[in-house]
Formats: sequence, C-alpha cells, structure tokens
Amino acid sequence: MSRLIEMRVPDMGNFKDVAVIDVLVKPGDRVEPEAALVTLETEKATMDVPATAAGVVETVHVQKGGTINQGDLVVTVRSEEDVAAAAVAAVPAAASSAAAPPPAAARPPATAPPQPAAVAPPPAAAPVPAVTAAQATVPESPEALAPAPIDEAGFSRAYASPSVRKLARELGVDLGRVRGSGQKGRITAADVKAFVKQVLTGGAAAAAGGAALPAVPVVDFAAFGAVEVKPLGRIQRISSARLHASWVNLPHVTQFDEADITALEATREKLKGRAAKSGVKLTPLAFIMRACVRTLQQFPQFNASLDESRQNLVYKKYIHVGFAADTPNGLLVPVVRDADRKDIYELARALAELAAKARDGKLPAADMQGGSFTISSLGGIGGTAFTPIINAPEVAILGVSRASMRPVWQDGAFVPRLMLPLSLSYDHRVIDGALAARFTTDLAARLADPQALLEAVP
Ligand code: CAO
Repeated sequence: MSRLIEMRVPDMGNFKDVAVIDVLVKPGDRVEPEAALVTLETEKATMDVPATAAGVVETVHVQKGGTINQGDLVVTVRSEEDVAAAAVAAVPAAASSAAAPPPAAARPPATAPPQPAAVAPPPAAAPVPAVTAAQATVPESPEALAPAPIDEAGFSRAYASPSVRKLARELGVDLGRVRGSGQKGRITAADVKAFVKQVLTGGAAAAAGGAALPAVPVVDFAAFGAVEVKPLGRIQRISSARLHASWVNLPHVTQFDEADITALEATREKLKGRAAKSGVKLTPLAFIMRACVRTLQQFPQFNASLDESRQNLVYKKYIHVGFAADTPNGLLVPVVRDADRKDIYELARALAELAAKARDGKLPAADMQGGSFTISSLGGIGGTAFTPIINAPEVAILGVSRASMRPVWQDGAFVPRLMLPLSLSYDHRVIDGALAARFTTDLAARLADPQALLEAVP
C-alpha cells in the first residue's frame, strides 16, 4: 500500500489568496518534521508552511508567485519507511493516487494543526522560563544568565518555521542570534535548544555574539580553607540587583574634574557655627547639592530619563536629588525633594534629617523615590576619584571624593588651593562627552563661587 503524505496549508485565520513567495523544496528532497516547505506572505508578515512528517518529496503542488488558501495541497511526501523499503526492493514506488487517504499517523493531527507564524510578532516581554530554570539550578549568579532582549526585527527575519518561532518565544531566545543548521541555513528546534544549552553552560557571550553575559565560575571556597557563609541583607540584595541592572544596561562613561573650593570652605567655616546654633550642620554636601541644582538647571538633559521605548527623553520639570548614604544595613539613596526650591540651609537640614532616618532604618520608601539625579559623596571618608554607577533610570550621578590642599599654578606662581575631585558618570546613550565636560566645568565654576550659592532661592 502506498504511504504518500499530503501536506496542506494549515489554518491561516482570515487570510485568503496568500502569496507564495518562496518554494523551499523540490521533488527528491528529504524533509524532516517542521522543515519549511514554502514561505507565504500576507500584507503583515511572512510565514512558513512546515512539513508534518519526515520523508522524501514526491510532488510539489504550488509555484513561487502563485497564491494559496487554507487546506490547499502544498507537497506530497513519501514517508520515511516507504523510502527505505523502496530502496531495499530497488523497485520504483508507484505514484499513488491522491484519492488514497494517508495513514492516520501521517496526517496532520486534526485537533492541533500546524500553525503558521503569528501574523504580528508577540510582544518582546514574553515570559522567559529558561531563565527561571537557570535561576533554580545555578543560584550563584542568576543575573549572569539573563538573555539579551529580543531584537524583533532580527527575530522576524530569522529563517525558521512557525513551531520553531513559537519554541524560541517560549524559551526567550532571540532567533536572530541562532545559527541554523537546517536546509539553506534554516533554524531547527534542535538549534534553539542547543543555543539555550550553550547559554546555561556559560557560553552565552559566544552564543549571542558577545551580547549576553558569560557566567562567573562557581568555586568551592571551602576547598581552600575555612569559610563562613552569611546571607546578604535585604537592602544589599535589592541594591545589588539594581546596581547590576544599571551596570549591564547603561553604557557608563565617567568624566573626572576638580573644583577649587578654597573660598567655599572659608565661607562654610565662617557660617558653620551660626548654623549649628539653629541646629543645622552645614556640610560641604549642602553646597555641592546647591551647585548641582544650578548646573542641572543649565543642562536639563542631566535631569532627564529615557522612556520605556528608549526613543524619547523625558525632561523632568522638578529637581529631586538623591544622595548615597552609607548605613549599617547597606547603601540607601534618600531623595531631597524639590532641591531647586531649597537654599543652602534648607538643603543641609534635609540632608541631615534624611541621613539620620536612613541610618536608623526609619526611611520610608517614599523618601527614596522620584529622584532625578544622584550625588554619591565619599569625601568624608577619603579617596581621590571613583566611577559611581548611575542610579538608573536616571542618566547621571556625581561622585565626590575628598578635597585636598594642592599646589595650583595661578598668575605665574604655585598657590595652595583646596581642590575637590569630581567624578561624573553618565549614560552615553543620552549624554555625549562634550556635554559632560561642559557640565563638570560649569559645576566647578559654581563651587568656586560660594556667594552665588548662598543667594536666596527665588
Ligand atoms: N572633602 C573633604 N572633607 C569632606 C568632604 C570632602 N569632599 N565631604 C565631607 N567632608 C568632611 C565634612 O566636612 C565633615 O567634617 P567636619 O565634621 O569637620 O565638618 C566630615 O567630612 C564628615 O562629613 P559627613 O559625613 O558628616 O557629612 P557629608 O555631608 O559629607 O556626608 C553622607 C553625609 C550621608 C553622604 C555620608 O555620611 C555618607 O553616607 N557617605 C557615604 C556615601 C556612600 O557610601 N557613597 C558610595 C555609594 S556607592 O557604594
């Protein structure tokens, strides 16, 4: 009995007279299940009709340039077993009649017909069970296994059948990055699975052309000496995830500069005592924040964020400045709201109150939200420069290190000046280097002029 399998156009929704833009097989070609037979094109997307079983193509019933509809015969394929049997008997198989019904096993299942690719690609934020599995098995470095976001254009251009596309979506695999091993470079289900395996075993960077992260090796530290394991605190866990997200998603550049704060410190010393009498500790940070506000007003791009689409910059009309606070529980970033409407004393008071709340573990979540720019001051501790990580989705952060007295060449002579190191990290997608240099130059000039910083806020 003949075992010819008819492969037909599956359910295509409402589409009629769909154009055949490519015929991918010819008589004599061996096909595997899911191999693409023809490519169809609607006005919205291209889709492939996949093979429903393995075998050798007997007849191709469609032509490139023609049109087809649901249920039309695409190819007739001789099943694998018959091909083998025919080879053994060395007898040409009789071309069977289309009237003979294919065996049930070879027929496309009636309840679950092969589906063409979705007409519109599903949203990029598809669930990513592969990563969940990775986190379950390799808890040491879960974020290292996070796949790169799917590039929709590359995904839709990839040469793969609808079922392989579906599989890729389910696993969060960007098809544009998978190398196909099938006919004419077609991506098979096995290629997608191999890609996932490669990512899970640490070959993500290679698999994704360097765009994903290779895993950090897991080391048995106890094999080298005594150890003690302590879980990270809640704040540390939250901040580590956020810092990591910023570090891997934002192209950071750090601009270094220094400000002459000799006059500023003299002024602060003069005013400190009086301020203390009214309960205000006038620290350098209050002056630095006031100067930042004035510079942010001059360069509003630094007080902005990219929107979700990353195609627009959201300029904030408010200036809420966060500052990194070192607390016994870890790093917190309280936010001074409407910093542009506060004078030096009001800023100093707000800084002291928020820092005290942060240290005492009494900072409400609302006091850490809505920041539009951040300052990280390590000046009270030490150091000459550092590269702060941007508090994303903000686009810039100012790092401040310890001021020191240095010889500065002025008017033909070296003079001792108190120099404050500034380290401005910025998101290079939004800010270019020239603008960053202008920002720190402006900031340094403002810090050199304390009288202007002391002026009342209009
Ligand atoms: N250069 C030299 N001295 C400085 C200085 C600077 N840049 N900044 C502050 N100082 C001095 C102050 O004048 C003060 O001295 P006096 O008591 O003699 O006046 C002393 O250092 C301590 O200052 P402070 O810490 O009380 O106040 P502050 O406003 O500088 O800082 C706060 C407040 C909350 C920012 C700070 O306590 C803090 O937590 N810093 C760490 C921030 C941090 O961890 N950043 C890294 C984040 S990324 O991991």
